[in-house]
Amino acid sequence: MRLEHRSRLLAVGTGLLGFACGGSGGGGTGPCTPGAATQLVKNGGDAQSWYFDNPLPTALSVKALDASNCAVPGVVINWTVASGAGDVSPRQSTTNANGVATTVDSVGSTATQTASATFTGLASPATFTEHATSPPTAIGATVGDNFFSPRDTVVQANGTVTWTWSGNNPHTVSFTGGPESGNPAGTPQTSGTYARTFTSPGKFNYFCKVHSTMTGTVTVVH
Ligand SMILES: [Cu+2]
Repeated sequence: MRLEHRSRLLAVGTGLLGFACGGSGGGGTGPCTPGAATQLVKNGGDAQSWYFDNPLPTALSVKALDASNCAVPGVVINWTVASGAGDVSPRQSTTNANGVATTVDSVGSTATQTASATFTGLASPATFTEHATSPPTAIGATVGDNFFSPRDTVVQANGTVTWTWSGNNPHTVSFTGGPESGNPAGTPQTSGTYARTFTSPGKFNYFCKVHSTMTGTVTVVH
């Protein structure tokens, strides 16, 4: 008797939940039943600043919604560069179970680029505006007590990062997973410099062997 009452309450509750989502729009977060897609909203990757001819760190992302703001899976999204240089890859992607589709954008050689996303029948596309500059070929960083500043640096391939010791405590610049490096072979020092040239694009982590909280990264771009 008691059990029956509880299961009936649960059924009523579930029904209400379904109605609330489908009726007022759950933004695709609830179990609504999607109709035809009528809207495309930006979901991530807009207004980034990065470097010429390098893929932007965050993928461009859109979400397809129906008239009730319910997320629509299976919508074919066409991506294009609307102004400026560069390219998107892929140029076509399909929305997933959450109504989301993505592409990777590279700004190319222009300072500003716009990229757009649309699907067949959509009145106006979603537009992303992105920015790019030349990466530095040489950059300096400070080894202080107890920090690296800047902690994260970006340099062009074949460019050099030079660390200058400025504190009173001994520190190292030691790379994770790469060749042992710095001052030399990771011997703690309190003054001087260490310069390293990076030839391959990628993200390289480094740390101080004396202070586990001192960490930094070097991102090498084209
Ligand atoms: Cu240290």
